Amino acid sequence: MERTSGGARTHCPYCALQCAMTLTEPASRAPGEPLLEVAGRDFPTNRGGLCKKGWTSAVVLDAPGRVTVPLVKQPDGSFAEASWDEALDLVVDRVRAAQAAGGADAVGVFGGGGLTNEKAYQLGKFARTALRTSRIDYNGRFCMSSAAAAANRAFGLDRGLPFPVTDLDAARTVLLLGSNPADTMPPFLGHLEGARAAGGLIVVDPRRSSTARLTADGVGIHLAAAPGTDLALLLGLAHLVIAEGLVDRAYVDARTSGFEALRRSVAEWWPERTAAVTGVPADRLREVVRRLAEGDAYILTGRGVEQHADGTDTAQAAINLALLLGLPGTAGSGYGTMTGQGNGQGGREHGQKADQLPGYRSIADPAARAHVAAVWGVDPDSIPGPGVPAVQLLESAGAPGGVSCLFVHGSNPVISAPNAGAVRAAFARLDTLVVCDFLLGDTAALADVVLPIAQWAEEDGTMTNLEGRVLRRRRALEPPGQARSELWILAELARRLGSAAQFDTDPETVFGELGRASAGGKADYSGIDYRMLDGDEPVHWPFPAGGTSTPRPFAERFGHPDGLAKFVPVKRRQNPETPSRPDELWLVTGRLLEHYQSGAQTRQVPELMDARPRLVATMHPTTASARGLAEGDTAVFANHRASISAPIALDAGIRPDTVFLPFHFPGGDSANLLTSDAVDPTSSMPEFKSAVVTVAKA
Ligand SMILES: Nc1nc2c(c(=O)[nH]1)N[C@H]1C(S)=C(S)[C@@H](COP(=O)(O)OP(=O)(O)OC[C@H]3O[C@@H](n4cnc5c(=O)[nH]c(N)nc54)[C@H](O)[C@@H]3O)O[C@H]1N2
Ligand SMILES: Nc1nc2c(c(=O)[nH]1)N[C@H]1C(S)=C(S)[C@@H](COP(=O)(O)OP(=O)(O)OC[C@H]3O[C@@H](n4cnc5c(=O)[nH]c(N)nc54)[C@H](O)[C@@H]3O)O[C@H]1N2
Ligand code: SF4
Ligand SMILES: [Mo]
Repeated sequence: MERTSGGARTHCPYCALQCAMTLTEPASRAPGEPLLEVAGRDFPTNRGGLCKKGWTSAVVLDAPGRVTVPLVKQPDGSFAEASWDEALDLVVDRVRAAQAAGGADAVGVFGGGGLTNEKAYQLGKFARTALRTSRIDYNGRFCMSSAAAAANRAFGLDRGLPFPVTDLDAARTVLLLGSNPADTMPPFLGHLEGARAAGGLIVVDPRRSSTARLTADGVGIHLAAAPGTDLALLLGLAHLVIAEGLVDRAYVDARTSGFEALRRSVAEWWPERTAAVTGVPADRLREVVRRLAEGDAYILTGRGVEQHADGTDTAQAAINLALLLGLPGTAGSGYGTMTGQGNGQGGREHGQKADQLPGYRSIADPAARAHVAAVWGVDPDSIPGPGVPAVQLLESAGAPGGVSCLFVHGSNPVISAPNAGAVRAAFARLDTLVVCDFLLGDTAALADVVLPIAQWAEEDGTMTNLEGRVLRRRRALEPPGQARSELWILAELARRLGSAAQFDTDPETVFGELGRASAGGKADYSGIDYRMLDGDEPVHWPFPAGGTSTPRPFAERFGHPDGLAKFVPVKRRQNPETPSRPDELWLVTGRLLEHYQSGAQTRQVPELMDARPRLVATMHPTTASARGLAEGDTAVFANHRASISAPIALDAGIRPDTVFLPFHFPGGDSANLLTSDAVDPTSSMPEFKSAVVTVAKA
């Protein structure tokens, strides 16, 4: 592999904390050692620290699963190497055939929240102008869509954390709902240390997660509410804030609308009722409310409360609680959601979502269409309307009226999508699956054409982290073999498809175009350029041309035209799936420190695999013994979708009515064979966090 000179100041390829690192070429390298040395770099989010995944990230650069040549599936199911011309021409032929038979929408695109801003932008533009399809959505639908929908309703703007993470350092109380940063963003714990030391770390999680363990010995509070009862919990907390006279009246009068309707909507959630539904004692609820009302408090949500069929309303209830207490937009306090993927924030702003155009604009808005069409140099009427959200898009694969040809850029849905067995079956029905990836992962293995790309350390671009900070990803190495940049692939395909729009391949040029397309939109990047990002000053969007960085967008006003935040009353609903027989348990899924998402990348790293080689289920000792199970025994987890087996680990910190499975493992170890594809009616986010299973000894 050819290498350029070392010392690139870049950021980790994985999560939204976007820890800063420096990549250097080792002076000498023993066989088997990574191509680059990784060093943590001082930066506000990570202060020089990295987690295990970050430290080992360079191992993936030349991992055995790397693809470096275009691959085309043969009739016998094997892959043959192809030239770029052969592979791209084949893709174009397949697109034309699919659209000739089924119309423009017969071709779909599934994107990812790990793509740089430039690639996410180009992918959305590619779908609308080169493919002319409305059928584009992405894995952020699985991740951020409920929190985003709630924030848009309340604040008129969706920026995950509307403040820099360093603001949390001075917090005295932090209420973390369904978020486990001790495993999912370890360096972030540094920002919670002040609250923890003050006894104000409050964690809501049905299991004693690594984060909940930080509250041991009475230095904080762990509420092990029953899975899927967070909405009731939050309604109950809001009731108590009002009942105990803890509402910040001055704030509510000056900065919000809709208080009266909210007050009525929580009237019936008196503490004893809330306790009965959630399993959290009423005196604990009172203690939480008192702490939150003492000031210097933050409320943060994670996937544990959002990945439910009522996830939007649950996030909304968390915002309502925060508004009652006067937290959002107040110095020293706040509300936010913990964005997950590396570019989970930017990925939801630049147009890979079914209903969106760049700048977080609505694709149904005629003015937005006209603005973006002018930047793209196309007729506004040629831009398709809204498509369908992720679960529906994946389910439509190979179905009548659905997509017969699908592009996947930056996701591994046969492992990470809900009810993954059905997704795999749907993909088998596709005429053509095109996967653009740097690894031959689980989804790529099913592809008809695999297009090999550069990975993180081999490309330039920008990412937007969990605090809305725009960062530079920098290239430290040439891509291996024939791997090409994704921008080049999109440009080549667009040209061959006769796209009316022009596609640049240089990230900086694309960033300039993205800025123009976003100008005047909610996520306005038009004032940002690469030179600025190379400096030391933090850059947070919105940043309009001629304007400045916005670290705290709600400091003076919220995003609605009247500048006020809206209380949006919400109601508790029954979960689509709830244990109803004594032998049924809640299945909760989530993450391990060592693995990232579908595991496509981290399963390539021997050190991480040695630590977590396969699926292990966690359950309470009583639950296990009632089924004749002991530590290490293999149990069978079953529901009407699938049945999988896994060894068990006993943990007295998990609720006895709940079992936990990580979703990082492939094949028969895939937790998503059991999860439900029921979705939230507002955000279309699937219900990853509550399915029903029975458990028996194998
Ligand atoms: N190591 C690692 N880090 C990651 C990732 C990864 O895959 N691995 N992925 C990144 C991404 S994309 C994301 S989105 C973030 C996710 O980060 P988190 O939201 O922290 O991760 P999860 O483990 O999915 O869920 C958090 C917690 O929710 C709890 N939970 C489950 N059901 C419920 C419920 O009904 N109510 C409540 N209150 N809690 C519940 C789980 O027990 C779990 O401890 O992590 C990012 N960082
Ligand atoms: N049961 C259960 N399932 C879940 C969740 C859960 O909590 N429980 N969480 C959900 C959440 S929050 C998320 S975010 C999803 C994530 O799950 P996925 O969408 O599957 O995400 P990854 O595993 O990160 O897959 C990324 C793939 O894209 C490739 N890739 C990385 N960077 C790039 C790039 O720049 N370009 C291209 N073309 N490819 C790239 C990687 O090699 C890998 O193959 O999983 C969801 N699934
Ligand atoms: S916390 Fe996230 S960004 Fe930081 S090193 Fe770990 S995976 Fe990378
Ligand atoms: Mo995510």
